[in-house]
Amino acid sequence: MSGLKRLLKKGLGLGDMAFSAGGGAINWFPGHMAAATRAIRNRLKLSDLVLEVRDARIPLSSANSDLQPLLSAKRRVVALNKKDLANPNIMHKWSGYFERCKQDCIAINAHSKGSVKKLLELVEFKLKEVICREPTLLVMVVGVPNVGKSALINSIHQIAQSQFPVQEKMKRAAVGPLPGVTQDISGFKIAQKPSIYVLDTPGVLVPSISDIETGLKLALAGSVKDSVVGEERIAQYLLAVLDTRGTPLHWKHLNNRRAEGVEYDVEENHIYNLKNLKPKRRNNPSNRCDLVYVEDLVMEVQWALHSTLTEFNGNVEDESDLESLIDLQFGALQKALKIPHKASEARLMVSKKFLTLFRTGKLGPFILDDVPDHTPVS
Ligand SMILES: Nc1nc2c(ncn2[C@@H]2O[C@H](COP(=O)(O)OP(=O)(O)OP(=O)(O)O)[C@@H](O)[C@H]2O)c(=O)[nH]1
Ligand SMILES: [Mg+2]
Repeated sequence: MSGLKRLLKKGLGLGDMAFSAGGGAINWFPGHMAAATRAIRNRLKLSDLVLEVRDARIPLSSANSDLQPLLSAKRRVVALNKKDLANPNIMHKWSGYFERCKQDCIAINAHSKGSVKKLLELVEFKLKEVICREPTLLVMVVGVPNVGKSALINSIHQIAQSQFPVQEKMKRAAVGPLPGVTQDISGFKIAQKPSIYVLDTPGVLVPSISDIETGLKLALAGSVKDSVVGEERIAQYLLAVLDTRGTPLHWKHLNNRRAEGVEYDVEENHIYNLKNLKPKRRNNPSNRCDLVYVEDLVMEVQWALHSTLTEFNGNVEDESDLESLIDLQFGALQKALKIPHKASEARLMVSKKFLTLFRTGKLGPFILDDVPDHTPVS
């Protein structure tokens, strides 16, 4: 068993807590989810196609396992969203995996019209036989929280409006950076003949997650509120993943970027919320100075993790060594992130900023799940 697995088994400071509905201090399963899951199950029966949105960084961990039997029995397309944050070199292996499972799957970025159009072509193809038969079709969008269901629906709705104007006031689904934005099922009409409705649904998790690593991956990807698991634990897990994979060892050359005079694009990543990284006096996120400031911060962070890992004499496969390394790295990150030495909540502040860098893709694209060797029989 690897150091990471043993560290997780030891609890990563999680004590007796478990990712379960009623268990411990982790209120994993907010009340509205039970009702939402029931409503989704009922509506699924009436739907002609289900669009299951997963997070491309965790193609398996972001599947709601309780709903799988119902979903796989339907006409289904799996959309691996946020592909802009996922490692493209590994993404094609996942495409191969879903192909072997005989499951239609497409990696998308919900904010990119081109990518959503490709998804719509696949959906149309899958609906081909019913489109000429039925006067009304229902496409249901489901998935765990914060995977981008509502953002995707807004893009679909926009594309549909430009292609087949519908006599309906354009409405928008609420989108937000934290999980749990959508609380009710609502329909969006995207075509007239036949009438096609796309249903947005609240993100739902399973009431109990037996594998702690799946829970931590979901937390890292933002499907669970940070306060539920705790930013420090999530950051510890991220450091453990990076160290055991040796990722910071590849970051040496990246630190030469500024020295080489690499220019930063002000438009780049305009959608990302980098607010919590900037010093308080800076307010405008699209300001070039702020972007350079963030890029400098990223380099400092990468350098801090690179040097702590290269200078480390222990074995990352040993859980005590890995724990000591992570402690050292929290100290190095505090300096890199310019968090005042005496800040009483320094570890929490380090964790929050470090997680923001990961989630905005600033540390590079990642896929946290491993492609299974075997194809499940479903
Ligand atoms: N980088 C990136 N961010 C995305 C993408 N799609 C959505 N987002 C962001 O992810 C966050 C969550 O998006 P939502 O559409 O609200 O997610 P949701 O699945 O509807 O979430 P719930 O309603 O809580 O279940 C927002 O900040 C979106 O801007 C994408 O393809 N790439
Ligand atoms: Mg939503």
